[in-house]
Amino acid sequence: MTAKICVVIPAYNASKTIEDVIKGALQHVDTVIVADDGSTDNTAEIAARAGAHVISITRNRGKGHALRVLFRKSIKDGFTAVITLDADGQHSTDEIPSFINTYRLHPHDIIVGSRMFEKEKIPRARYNSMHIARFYISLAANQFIADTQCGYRLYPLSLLKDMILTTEKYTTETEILIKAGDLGAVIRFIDSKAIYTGGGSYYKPVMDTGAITAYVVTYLIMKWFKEGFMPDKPFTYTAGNIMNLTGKYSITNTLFQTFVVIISIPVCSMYFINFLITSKSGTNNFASLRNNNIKFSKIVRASYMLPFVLLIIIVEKALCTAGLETRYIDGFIARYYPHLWSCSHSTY
Ligand SMILES: Nc1nc2c(ncn2[C@@H]2O[C@H](COP(=O)(O)OP(=O)(O)OP(=O)(O)O)[C@@H](O)[C@H]2O)c(=O)[nH]1
Ligand SMILES: [Mg+2]
Repeated sequence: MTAKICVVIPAYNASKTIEDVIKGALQHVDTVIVADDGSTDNTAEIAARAGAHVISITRNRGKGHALRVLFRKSIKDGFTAVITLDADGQHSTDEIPSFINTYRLHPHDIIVGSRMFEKEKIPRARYNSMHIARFYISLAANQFIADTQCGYRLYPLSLLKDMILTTEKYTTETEILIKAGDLGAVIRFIDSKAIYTGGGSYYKPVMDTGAITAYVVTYLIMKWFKEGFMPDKPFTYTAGNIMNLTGKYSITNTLFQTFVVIISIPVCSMYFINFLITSKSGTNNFASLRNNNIKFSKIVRASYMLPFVLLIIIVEKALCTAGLETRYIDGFIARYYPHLWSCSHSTY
């Protein structure tokens, strides 16, 4: 089968940057599809002039919805894989050949750009939140993923064709990683430049991080519930799972996730007790952890440290306003949210 790859770009008010992104991408692929998500500027017009196929979404619905529209269109047009790029120029189109070469060697794997090797170029607060996110998202996706928040990715469309996606906005990319990984797919990463030019961001730190956190916490609590009772079951995702059911409506989704987040700390401690007791009998429950020699105690410890993370951030912010810059939080996060995996898929 010959690979047919296109670049897809979810775009919202990106008139300043979209032209260069499309022209750069067209150096490496024949087709670029842009979903213009109810922009109030002339993003659509510029994108079409630059050579992209433009899908116009009349009302702004967020990145996740735009991605779903783009995936459906690419599947309908017979592509085998898509490369997703941000519209704001934060991804270098020069890296597209690396994604394509890696895809040729590993056509069933998701490939994610990782900016984590350029720590100094990433705003500190963003780097720290990416570090904590990858700790938990890697656990849910059954493998270490260096950068879980990078939008520069290659997805084989066979993986997405039948995947039910229930989340919105920035959570969708996390949902895909978790569901694919927890189905057994390999998620590879290749180095990708970190480009922070200080341009506008639509990411809302509290709301969007809150939505991602609620999804990941709920997913993990459900996943470990199953794993705790069933030996040798490291991959737990099924299309009929409770999150897909409650995720059909925003009200059931919010109620269910709020409930699970509230009970998550005591429930996690109960799982830990189950983990310790069953360790003695040699039952291979919590197989996603045991198969990788991951200690549950490190997960419990990390979760109990989350309030301290918040506290340190607040204190350091206050000290900073008083003219004293401290960076205790960086070491704290590196210590309590470590790389737990003995192997990872970083090479190609
Ligand atoms: N379709 C669509 N795309 C969006 C929307 N908001 C953001 N995007 C796109 O998603 C990509 C990433 O959004 P950003 O707001 O830059 O978020 P980010 O890159 O994760 O965060 P920063 O590093 O702060 O820029 C960009 O290409 C945006 O054009 C939206 O409402 N709809
Ligand atoms: Mg951005």
